[in-house]
Amino acid sequence: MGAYWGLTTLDLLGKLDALDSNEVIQWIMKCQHESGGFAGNIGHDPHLLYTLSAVQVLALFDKLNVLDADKVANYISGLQNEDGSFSGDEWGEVDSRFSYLAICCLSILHRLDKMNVEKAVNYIASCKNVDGGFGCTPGGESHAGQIFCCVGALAITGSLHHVDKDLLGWWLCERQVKSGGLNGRPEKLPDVCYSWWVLSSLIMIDRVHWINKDKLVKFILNCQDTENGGISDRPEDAVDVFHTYFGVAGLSLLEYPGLKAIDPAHALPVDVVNRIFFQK
Ligand code: GRG
Ligand code: ZN
Repeated sequence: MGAYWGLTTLDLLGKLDALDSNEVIQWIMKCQHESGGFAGNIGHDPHLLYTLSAVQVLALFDKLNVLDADKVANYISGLQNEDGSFSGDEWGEVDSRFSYLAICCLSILHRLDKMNVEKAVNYIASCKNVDGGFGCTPGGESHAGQIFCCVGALAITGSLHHVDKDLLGWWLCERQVKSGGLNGRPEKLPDVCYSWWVLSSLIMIDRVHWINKDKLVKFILNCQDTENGGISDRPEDAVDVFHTYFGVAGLSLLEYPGLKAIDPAHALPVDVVNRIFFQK
């Protein structure tokens, strides 16, 4: 997971060659479990979260060919439940996040046909709320992170007709607060990570012009540690890899100069996504 955040950030900055790709790939492949799923580290239990991160990192390095794609796809499709939802691992917790992870990963592997897409889409649609947003399960409170997952999964499967774009666009643009930053729910503090969760969703539903882009750029830049590098969740806090990724990815979505473009649904640089889907 951390490897994905760090490496995608480096790629957006044009600095992916700062690392030895063979070492990274060898370590990733040691995290694979006999079930086909990947764990967060060697010897840990596999989970959909780490499986998508592993596949994304291999995609960054153009090394998807080292995978047995059918084996990984079998692990993922085995986690789909009767109602179309997904469990995150063998222990069974269900969340619309896991639907996104499964759909995004199978899409990158060209194996969406291994799951029941229609049921998966219907389950995500059942997580939609009257405010236009989405929750973690049917009836769960709308949250920007969950909205990214549901909108991303619907975008990848060509099912955005399930979204009320004006209603959701309104809810999402209301996330911008006075400082220019975005929060994840009404009455909450702004946080750089929502520059990703909210902005990518707004782009996927064609409503990004409903927020003030300049003010958001300034908010993100204000969260930089100008001495040691990195980006924090809000100004003056300590930096971390997670928020550095979301800050750089957010600036990329805002077309900030000097950064590669990022795909809002697959969360990978656009050139990587084009390589996956147009140069098979
Ligand atoms: C490939 C980009 C990518 C993601 C993988 C893991 C995942 C898919 C999505 C997670 C979506 C999600 C639920 C994000 C929210 C993360 C977050 C900051 C939660 C914090 O919630 P609270 O309630 O914070 O602690 P607030 O901001 O509401 O006070
Ligand atoms: Zn955050």
